[in-house]
Amino acid sequence: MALIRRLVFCCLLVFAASLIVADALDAQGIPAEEYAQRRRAVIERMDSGAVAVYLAGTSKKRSNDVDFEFVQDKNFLYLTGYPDPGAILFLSKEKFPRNGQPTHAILFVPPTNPAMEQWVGKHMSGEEARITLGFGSTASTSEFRAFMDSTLKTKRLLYYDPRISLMLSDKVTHVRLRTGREFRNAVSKRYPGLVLRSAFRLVSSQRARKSPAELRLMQKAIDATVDAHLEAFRSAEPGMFEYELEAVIEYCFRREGCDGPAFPSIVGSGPNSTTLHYEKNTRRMRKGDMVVMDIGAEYQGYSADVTRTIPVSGVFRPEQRELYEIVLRAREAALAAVKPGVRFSELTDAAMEIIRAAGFGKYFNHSVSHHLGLDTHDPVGYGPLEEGNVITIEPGIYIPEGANVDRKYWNIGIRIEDDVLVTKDGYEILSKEAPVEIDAIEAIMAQEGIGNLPVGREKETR
Ligand SMILES: [Mn+2]
Repeated sequence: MALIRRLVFCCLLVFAASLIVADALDAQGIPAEEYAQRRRAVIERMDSGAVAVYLAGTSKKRSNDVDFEFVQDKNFLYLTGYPDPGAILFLSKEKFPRNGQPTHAILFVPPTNPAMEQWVGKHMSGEEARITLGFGSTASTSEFRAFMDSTLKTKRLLYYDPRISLMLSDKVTHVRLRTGREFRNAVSKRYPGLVLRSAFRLVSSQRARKSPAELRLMQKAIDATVDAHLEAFRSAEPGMFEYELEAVIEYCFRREGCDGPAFPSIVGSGPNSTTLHYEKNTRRMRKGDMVVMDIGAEYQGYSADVTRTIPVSGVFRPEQRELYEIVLRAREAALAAVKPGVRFSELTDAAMEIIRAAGFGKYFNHSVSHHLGLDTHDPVGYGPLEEGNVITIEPGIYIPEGANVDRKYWNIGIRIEDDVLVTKDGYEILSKEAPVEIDAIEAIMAQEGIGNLPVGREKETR
């Protein structure tokens, strides 16, 4: 009987644990095994006798004693999935004993601090990290300094995050070091012969190829961004302020469960449409303006980046139509060039050829593509395209007032940007649900949007 009771109890425990794991998987999106696999791939790329250190992000001051909302460092997020600040990832090429278990990796997690928890809540504990993030071994960051000191004495190569000098200067090691150079000098004095290299390059080529789990998260961010565009198309009308469209857009991001915008939303109308990264969004839009909306939701750390350009009145004027159709053809040309082995410069050349032939080459002055992923401009190296890359295709024409062209073109900026998966022999447009054709845009703009509804006290007076 006692045995049966124990068996039932054990089954219940296993069931409860599986619920926790299932819940965590659901919340994380990336399975624990994939995080472990990413770390193994980095370790494979390390030289023998090497160790690597990656740091979590730190909070950034917004005003007096208020910080910006915390955003995890993207390399750290990629390798750990750990959501909170202050943690440290340690990797070793060779296995080393840790509590009797040989391991390649330790996640150092800040110690619990009940006084702090009352203000900011609990951070993820070492135990949770072991269950949900695939770590065999975790420790407290209070042990990190002593651990590193004894480890580095026996190692010949350290891949490091340049921010480690900040880390060493305050809470973790209590060594006062301010600059990267001071850090490197102090390290070579204490550990003669130890070679220092950046830890970032070990991750970047890997981050360039998106896994199926990553593509699912990116599609979610892109879908919310597409919906935001549709709702902005419907809502736009002369007399509205740019920030009203921004509000519609960012409402859609949050409504669909995204973290928020991955970068400041660009809603540039009239003259502002010719400024590439205009983000004040304070102008009142007028009949006859074009509006560039370059926006992207972030979902579980992954960014979308989709641009559409619309006439605020809902109907393209002839000269707007003319320029828009050139950009549309440049988009087709760049897309047609997308496949493995192609260089980024070839994509830009394909778009430029069309725009130049139309006589507006001078007014397209950026490259047509970048990698997209955890970072909006994913820092993953710009070699030839590979299957599994996600890139943007974003040709544009921007004609400022006073430009040496017929003045009917002045103050017209147009950019069309899509998020594109590189496949085995071509591409797939992940943002294809956001229309680019003039007829389709005008038809959607004729509808009502959530930006046209009265809110709050307006409801009583309208
Ligand atoms: Mn972009």
